[in-house]
Amino acid sequence: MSDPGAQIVAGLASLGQRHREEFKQASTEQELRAAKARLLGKKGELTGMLKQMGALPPDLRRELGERANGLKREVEAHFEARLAELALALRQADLVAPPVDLTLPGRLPVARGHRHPLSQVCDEILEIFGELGFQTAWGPEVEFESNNFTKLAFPPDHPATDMQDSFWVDVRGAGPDLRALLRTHTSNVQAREMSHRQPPMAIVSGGRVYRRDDDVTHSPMFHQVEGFLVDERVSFAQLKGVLTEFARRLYGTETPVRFRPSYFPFVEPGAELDVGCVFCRLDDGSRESCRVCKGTGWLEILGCGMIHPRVFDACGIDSEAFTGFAFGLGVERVAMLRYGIPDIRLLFENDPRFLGQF
Ligand code: 2U9
Repeated sequence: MSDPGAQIVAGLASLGQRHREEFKQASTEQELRAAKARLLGKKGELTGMLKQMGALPPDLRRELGERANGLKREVEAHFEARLAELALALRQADLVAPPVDLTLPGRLPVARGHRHPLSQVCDEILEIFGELGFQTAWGPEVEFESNNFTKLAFPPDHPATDMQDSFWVDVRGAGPDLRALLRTHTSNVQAREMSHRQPPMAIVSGGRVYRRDDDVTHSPMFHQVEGFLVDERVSFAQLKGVLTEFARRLYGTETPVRFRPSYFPFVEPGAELDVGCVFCRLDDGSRESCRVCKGTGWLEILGCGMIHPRVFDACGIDSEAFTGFAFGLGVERVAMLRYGIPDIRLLFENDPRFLGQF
């Protein structure tokens, strides 16, 4: 057949007869849409015929064009009808299918989660101080400069107060005398407690703190536990007694401890507490090469000291009548030493292959 007009007429007639059967044979929505694309799509039969019509005389082109458009509407209507039929069939099949028993146990065993190792260590430390008679207190992570620095007797030019060392927060509408920041230590809780209570008191607090630090052993967000005890005639001997007992409950009763003088602005005298290195403590010849204590045999675990009278004065406690000690420790450091974790970032990436080991 070489007459293009006759070819198109035959093609339209064939399409008009076949399309219903093709739609009927499609048993899924996907098959149905594929069949429609074969007939009406960009590379489909009807589009091919419409392209050929360009070569026809104008009268015939108009007549066959109208026929083609009518056929297109018919095919689309049958497509929609078959689509609705398939959806109804699917729904019917769902309704007669055996019901799903939602009470059945799952097929895969569900892995049980657990607390993060930092939470475990932090809770354990707070629990030990609880056993030693300390109450737990909590405070905000966004804090006023006064509770974070001023009441703790930080001199105004102390490096920690620098823009580069702390995360300062804009307090809308506040003047320069009401500055706020992400707390740089949990001492803000101690400052708050001291400002609205009177001795005797023994309080410990733990939680997140923030500093502009980021390397293998430092993270801009980390966890601290800090505490203090205030009463009449509290002495350095009591500080040593309480913190030695704490270290032995955390690291084992035979743990050697030593106090070394150190400096913190809010205590005087200040000290650091070391425990015998948990990795080479048995002194089996491995000490010299111990990478954790660097061959010293000691690990620093906390800072401490007698609370400076200036702190008492700033918090409204009579510094003539009372004395007290305070201490602070980094929870990540305790966890890293306990589990031999080489990189602090592992504690914050939440990789299940790491967390699953605790
Ligand atoms: C008040 C008075 C005194 C808390 C103290 C330390 C010593 C200390 C650091 C150890 C490692 C924190 O995580 S770390 O960087 N802390 O060494 N903290 S005494 O002294 C206080 C707190 C509050 C009102």
